[in-house]
Amino acid sequence: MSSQITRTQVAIAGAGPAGLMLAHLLHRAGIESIVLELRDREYVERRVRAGVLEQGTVDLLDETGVGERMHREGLIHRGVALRFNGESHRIAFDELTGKAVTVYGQQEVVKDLIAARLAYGGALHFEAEVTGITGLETERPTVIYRTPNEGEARIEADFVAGCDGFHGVSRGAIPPNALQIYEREFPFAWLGILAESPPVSEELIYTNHERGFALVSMRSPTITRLYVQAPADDDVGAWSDDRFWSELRARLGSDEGGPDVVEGTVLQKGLTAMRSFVVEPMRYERLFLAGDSAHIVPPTGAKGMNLALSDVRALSRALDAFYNTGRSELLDGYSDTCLRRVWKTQRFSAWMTGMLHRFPDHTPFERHVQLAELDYVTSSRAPAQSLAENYVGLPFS
Ligand code: RFL
Ligand code: PHB
Repeated sequence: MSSQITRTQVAIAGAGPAGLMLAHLLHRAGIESIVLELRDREYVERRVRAGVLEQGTVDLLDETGVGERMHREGLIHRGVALRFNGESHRIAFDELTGKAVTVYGQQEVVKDLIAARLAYGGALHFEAEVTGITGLETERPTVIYRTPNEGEARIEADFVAGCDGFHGVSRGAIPPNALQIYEREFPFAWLGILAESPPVSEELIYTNHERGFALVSMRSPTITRLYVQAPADDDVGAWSDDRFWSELRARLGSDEGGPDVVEGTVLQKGLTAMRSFVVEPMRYERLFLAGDSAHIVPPTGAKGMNLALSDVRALSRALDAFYNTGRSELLDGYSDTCLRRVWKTQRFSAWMTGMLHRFPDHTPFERHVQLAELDYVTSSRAPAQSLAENYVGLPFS
């Protein structure tokens, strides 16, 4: 069977935030790309994940003309609360940094980017599974993919962007001896729900309770997003709605004067593993990794999507310099540029995770140190400012 071959400048695997934003930025720079996405459009637009946008992410959406709905529907948050020992303590981002974050669902960002891409007629193929990438050492790398209707097809490109997430195939196209992997698994997971109920409080509350971590977030004035720490090998089926609500209430201390919870219809429920992961370098020859394909952070710092978008901003600038001025220094520096920010974000995400969860192997001494750290962060300006500076987002490279 002869398979169809298409030619483009940049072939992009994956239509998550990284792949879609990269395609959008390249289009604005006059660079042609084709996006291949394994799932169908509805699946991608419904996938519930992140919700917190850093100021730099908000600015990026604005500057590229896709921020209009975010400004209408997103919620500006000027602080978060850390709750422990039965009390909540506010970290005031605006006062500590002059900045804020915006609560706006990842799937809404994805919808806005898909709409923009389709409006200008950019190539975006759903149900197109990348199965292999060949010729990376040549000037014509080729992406092999498969669709239900046309079977196998190929795209020949100048460059390939691996934006296909942690479970994608791009990273695996790099010879193992050309990569260094750094990782850490945490001994717990998050059980998260999306529910039809008003937010528990106006701002997010990160709770460290004897029974484990809990986080109350939101998506809108009527939709709430809630998480509780669960064992790493837990099963979603073991969590009835009742069990979830009562566990959340216990961790928030709702019956002892803590924040109250209005129990509503549960729209979605899922378990998320907690992992830190980095691959170095983020480039092999003509393949550039961006977003979750190159690094994973535990969600406690709300950083994964923001990091994915800062990667592709750097990549689009490097490709712009290459195509429009013939210079390749930015492409050569791409991995180092991104990794500086990636490692600082890894540090923050692991620190937040360590401070806020119950670790099964903690000794009573370590538990006391953890609570002392929370006390320190919430009672002294210097550590509070450090938390705030990282949470609202370090500058994009
Ligand atoms: P994605 O979003 O995983 O997109 C990858 C896309 O590639 C497709 N794909 C393929 N396509 C073609 N061929 C193949 N062989 C393919 N294999 C995979 C996939 O279908 C998918 O569409 O990666 P990207 O673009 O790098 O974006 C990363 C973010 O999705 C991720 O970092 C965040 O969701 C992480 N995250 C958070 N990030 C934040 O910035 N703020 C938050 O508040 C936040 N909270 C979270 C989170 C992630 C969570 N979960 C569920 C992991 C909360 C949770 C619970
Ligand atoms: C979310 O709203 O889904 C969310 C918020 C903050 C986090 C993680 C997830 O740290």
